[in-house]
Amino acid sequence: MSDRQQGRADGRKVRVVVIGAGASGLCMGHALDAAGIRDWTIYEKGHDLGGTWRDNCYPGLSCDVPSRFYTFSFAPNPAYRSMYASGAQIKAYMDDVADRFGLRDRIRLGEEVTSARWSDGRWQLRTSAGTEDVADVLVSATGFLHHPHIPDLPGLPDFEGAAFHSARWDHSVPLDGARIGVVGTGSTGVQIVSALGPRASRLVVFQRTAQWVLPLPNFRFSRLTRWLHRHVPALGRRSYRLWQGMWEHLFAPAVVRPGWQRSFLSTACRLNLRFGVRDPELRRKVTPDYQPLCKRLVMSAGFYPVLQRPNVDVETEAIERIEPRGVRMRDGRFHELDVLVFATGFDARAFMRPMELVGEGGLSIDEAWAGGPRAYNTVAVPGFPNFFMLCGPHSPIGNQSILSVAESQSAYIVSWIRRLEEQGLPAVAPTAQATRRFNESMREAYPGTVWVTGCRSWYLGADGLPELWPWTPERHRELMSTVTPEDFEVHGPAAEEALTPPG
Ligand code: NA7
Repeated sequence: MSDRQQGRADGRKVRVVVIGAGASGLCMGHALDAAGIRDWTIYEKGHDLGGTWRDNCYPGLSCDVPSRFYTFSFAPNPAYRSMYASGAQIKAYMDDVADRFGLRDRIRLGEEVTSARWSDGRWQLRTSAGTEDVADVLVSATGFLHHPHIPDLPGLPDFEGAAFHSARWDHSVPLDGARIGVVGTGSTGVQIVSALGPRASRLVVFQRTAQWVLPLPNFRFSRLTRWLHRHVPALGRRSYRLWQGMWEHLFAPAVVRPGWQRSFLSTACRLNLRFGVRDPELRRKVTPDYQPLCKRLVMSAGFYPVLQRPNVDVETEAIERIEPRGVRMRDGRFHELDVLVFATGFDARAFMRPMELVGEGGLSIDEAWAGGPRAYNTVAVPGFPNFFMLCGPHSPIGNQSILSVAESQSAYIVSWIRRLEEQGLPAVAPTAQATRRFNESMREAYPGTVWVTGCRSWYLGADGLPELWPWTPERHRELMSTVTPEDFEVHGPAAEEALTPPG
């Protein structure tokens, strides 16, 4: 028996494996260390950490959550240079967090977990590098927007120019003076268009659905502000709370229930459209036929001005096919292009897949989620003992900081690990009943949300219902602050022992 296995059998130590070294994986590593749980490893399929902020490096990339709030609460970032940080600044922050908290030596880069099977009361893991490992607790921190979606357009392989997805940017392709097409007008497409409009000789924006846009100007922090943040750490913590309060009291209530916040943001979007786009014909083209906030709100002060440049066209006809030299529209018109960018989003339901994840009794995650991803309280799945997720199904994502979400979920997972250690429990998984109850309560809350007011978005599942948290982020933090043992059942040798209620 190995030392690790010995440690578990003695009930002294729990070994944790985390999958993914993006923001939430780093957060989990920090939470484990802070709790004195030292036996953990993060496996990361990429050759660098940072997740989304490693994969995305397109021109114009920034985060539309205020930078003072887009940090972990335990690690303010005085290095941010602007109100909405660029992707490069956030990637640098992720690197800094890994260094500052000594996380790097337990991150195994370039090793994708290909298989995780619950067997003999532990998770048996295999990686793409052939490593075999075991874990008492498995944490998925694999993100939710990381499998690029490229539409299956006829003729695409024959395109003679450069074509790539926004999250797989080809930096060898010249952009200045090029004829560029951008497919998609979500948050990504809008940022790319705003950045490339002034650089391209011609830019065609292929818009399938118009978007509401909130004009948020991005200003740089002065040298004095940055100096103060560097030398007065309390300022970083204060700013975090301030922006968190502002964001959570404005954007979060606006999407989950009718009220002044929804009216205020809707009016701001409508006024931006009315006065931001002067040409009535262009305005007609970019006017959505659904309520503001129904899709994830796009924030940009630069989009409308760029759309009105003489070298920029908004194309609303459907794409018929891709031809070697450009894009043919359904009405027969043709756009000759050198570069075609797909800002067409991600498979938001992939989560841990394509990893083979098999829980108790040979139940695969694909079988468990045949009807769509369903989680218990956003963090666990029935039939998958000692398995937890960060930013998994139903988490409060959208226009919020997922760093904050990962933080409260990490704390919750640590609470369970402590219980496993202290009570000598072999393994726990949520009951099907508690999971059903949680999912039913979400379904009851959906009618009040703006997501069901008539639009298509990645927030909606195959059944047309939203799949994300329909309440405020505070309520999620509250939920994550306590463990409810009654909702869990014990798996493994000590299954007959009842879980003790919280003391
Ligand atoms: P989104 O928000 O999913 O946007 C994808 C865009 O691509 C959206 O405008 C789609 O139009 C469009 N799209 C998707 N498929 C097609 C096809 N087949 N033809 C034409 N247009 C298409 O992805 P983003 O990358 O912008 O943002 C993802 C998240 O990253 C964002 O929410 C933030 O959290 C950060 P549609 O509106 O579906 O008609």
